[in-house]
Amino acid sequence: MISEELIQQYERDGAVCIKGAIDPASAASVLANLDVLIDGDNDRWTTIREGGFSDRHLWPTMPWMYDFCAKSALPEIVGRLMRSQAARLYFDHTFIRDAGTAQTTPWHQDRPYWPFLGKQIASVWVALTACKKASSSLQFVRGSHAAGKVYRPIPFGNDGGSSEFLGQNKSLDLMPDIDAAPDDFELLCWDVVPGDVIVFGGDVIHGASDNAENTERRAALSIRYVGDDVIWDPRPGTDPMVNDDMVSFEPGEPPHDDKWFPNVWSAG
Ligand SMILES: O=C(O)CCC(=O)C(=O)O
Repeated sequence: MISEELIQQYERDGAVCIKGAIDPASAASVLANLDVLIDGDNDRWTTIREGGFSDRHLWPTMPWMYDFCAKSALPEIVGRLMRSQAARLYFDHTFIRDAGTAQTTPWHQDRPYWPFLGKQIASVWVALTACKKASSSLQFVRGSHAAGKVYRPIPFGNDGGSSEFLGQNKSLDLMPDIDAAPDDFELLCWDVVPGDVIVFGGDVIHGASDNAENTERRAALSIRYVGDDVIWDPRPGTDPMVNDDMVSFEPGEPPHDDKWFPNVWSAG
């Protein structure tokens, strides 16, 4: 599934879409499990219900999530796209946007939110419902990862305290206002159906519009993986979900800790 041409496209653009990477039935099963959480009342500090439902890092406590992240085709897809010899699971991140909501995903890069440095860090965004640009499909500033610029991570709307840690990033520049001058940027976006995936690197700028005109919810699961060149960098202002007190390695070392970052794929 992962040709040299696709790898080069990922390296050039920062993001690629792979149609039908996952069986739609697996996507439906993940969404059914998420619906149990959505309908339940066991919210965690990471749960956000503004305009839909979002939560992260479910895999350590939810075997169905671990199986999807670790035992599906996804680790190999991302490992090969990163040209890594291995892929370790970092975390799963659910983004469900209600029908008719004005909630958006602001333009951002991912890696500034995370306690890592390196290039081989990527997300696999799995479409759990169909969507297109106007119904909140993810958009990318093509090639923006290559500029070497790190912008300030910001909260996604009113997140109920789940990203209080971001207040410590004020020395970084704010993201330019891409929506104010979209023609100044080359934007990439795909129409997707359940089972399609978009793989993108930690430094590419991305965001998503609201779902205001849609009568269906928009659901996606973004799974984060790290590869060979990544090192632990637990600087202030990064997500404390997995923090320096929890891990068995030191800052500057690769995250070789199977408890928090299980090795879910190796080449050969
Ligand atoms: O699906 C979305 O709206 C946001 C996804 C995202 O920003 C991510 O996976 O990093």
